[in-house]
Amino acid sequence: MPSYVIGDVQGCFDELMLLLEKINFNSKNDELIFAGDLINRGPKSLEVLEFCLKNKKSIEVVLGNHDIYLLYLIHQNKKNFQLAPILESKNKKKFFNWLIEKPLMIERKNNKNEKFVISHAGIPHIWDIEDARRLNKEYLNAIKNNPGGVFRNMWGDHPDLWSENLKGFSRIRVIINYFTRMRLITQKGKVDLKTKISSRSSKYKPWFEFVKNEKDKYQLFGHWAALKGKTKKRNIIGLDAGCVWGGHLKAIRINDRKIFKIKSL
Ligand SMILES: [Mn+2]
Repeated sequence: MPSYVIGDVQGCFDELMLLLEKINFNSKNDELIFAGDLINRGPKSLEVLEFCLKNKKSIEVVLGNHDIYLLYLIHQNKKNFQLAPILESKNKKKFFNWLIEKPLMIERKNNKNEKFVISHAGIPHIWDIEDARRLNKEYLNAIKNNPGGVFRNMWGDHPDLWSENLKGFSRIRVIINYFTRMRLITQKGKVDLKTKISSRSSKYKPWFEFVKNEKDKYQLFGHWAALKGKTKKRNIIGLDAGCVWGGHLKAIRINDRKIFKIKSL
């Protein structure tokens, strides 16, 4: 069963359809895993979600910051101009129920025994894979048991440093921030959620620079369009090639690590 991991679609439905044509997508055989940010900014967010619901048996998603924002808007009955077609859709509740069960990370293996971890922003070096799995589960439990509490308390850039001592909703907020918003981080694991570019003098660096290379272990992530997918690290593969900004929609086939790209229309 071929598995494709697709970078940030952000409402670029037409490019998504071209990509599926290119990979000869067959919903009976193939799996699509979206690296988050399915919606917002681009022209056809509603169409992207409708496609996902229609094909939900063959689709998995890790949530991105925009997807969580949409869940918040629906749950708290808020308005948003760009997302109005979704918020006014008769399927709004269905989209919500589908998205709210989605994780912050997904793991896959191919038949060469190469392991892939998929998340929207990445997994910081201060967490090992067991930490990441456990914290993803904590998030899933929290959003299941008290979605209102999570949505009302998830905004903010602080605390900006992970600690096992964090409790309650600030703990969940920090987990969400690392998995869905992280770009720059320090050796100690402090995140800067405001700036997008690291200066040479800064102790903040792109998160993946601190991640050790491990043989046959790959991280796939989206979120950071300005990188154009380039990390200079073989095992860390950026999938957000900025389709919504005039770049490309990018995907990787896990089975053979082949890359597929569609130029933005
Ligand atoms: Mn994002």
